[in-house]
Amino acid sequence: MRDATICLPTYNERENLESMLRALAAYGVNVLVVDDNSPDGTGEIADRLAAELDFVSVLHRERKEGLGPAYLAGFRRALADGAEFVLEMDCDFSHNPADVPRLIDACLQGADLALGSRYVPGGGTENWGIGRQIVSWGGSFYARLLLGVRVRDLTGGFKCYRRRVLETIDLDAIHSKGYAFQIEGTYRTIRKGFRVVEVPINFVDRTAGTSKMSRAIFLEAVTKVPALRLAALTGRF
Ligand SMILES: Nc1nc2c(ncn2[C@@H]2O[C@H](COP(=O)(O)OP(=O)(O)OP(=O)(O)O)[C@@H](O)[C@H]2O)c(=O)[nH]1
Ligand SMILES: [Mg+2]
Repeated sequence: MRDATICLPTYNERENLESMLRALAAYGVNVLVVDDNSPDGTGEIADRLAAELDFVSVLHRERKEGLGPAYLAGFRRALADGAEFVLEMDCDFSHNPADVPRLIDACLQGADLALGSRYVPGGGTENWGIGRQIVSWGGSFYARLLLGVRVRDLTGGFKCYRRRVLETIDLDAIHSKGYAFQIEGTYRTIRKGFRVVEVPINFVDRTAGTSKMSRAIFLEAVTKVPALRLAALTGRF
């Protein structure tokens, strides 16, 4: 799929990046690594692999600003390079590379945004403690209730956007950095009348490297959800 680009944000993913890129080689997609100057040398590994693998390119950013700004920079580059399908994916093997074609297929069959979903029949999480399960499921439930949408997994980060969605929603207006970025992207897509489809995935906890999830990211999501609803109700998008 020459016109599909996976934006792959990395921050200290030295242990995962090479195996992730080699796993993605099987699917005929372009991969844009978006590295925020990782102190562990992930950016140099990305450059070495980009020189070897023709489907890989790298966007180096100066500093860590969170997932949201990294993805927005990746989206802009992917759109400028002509991608029809723009994907989001974590570089820690929580998202199975073998699911990439399933997300693209959902878009080929009519979805404008395909969401890898843990909370529809057939989806799930593996190796997560009960605390993590409650936070994740509760987060999606909270957002679904406040926003009044039917999507069951609003915080997931394994997605495939059709180009026209990213050209329509106001990317410049998105300032969310963490989970809120995922919720906001999906909500803005729904508000513009696009078709969102959930594709069941099994999400596996990372085994290498460390999580960048923080209290600040959690709190941002808690406060951003009502702010989004208010913005929509007052006609700001
Ligand atoms: N470029 C960039 N990448 C980031 C940043 N924060 C996280 N990432 C990457 O985004 C992906 C998801 O981050 P994780 O740390 O796995 O966060 P998570 O999946 O929400 O949380 P866990 O389930 O605990 O792993 C990984 O590939 C990270 O390396 C950031 O500020 N900048
Ligand atoms: Mg992760």
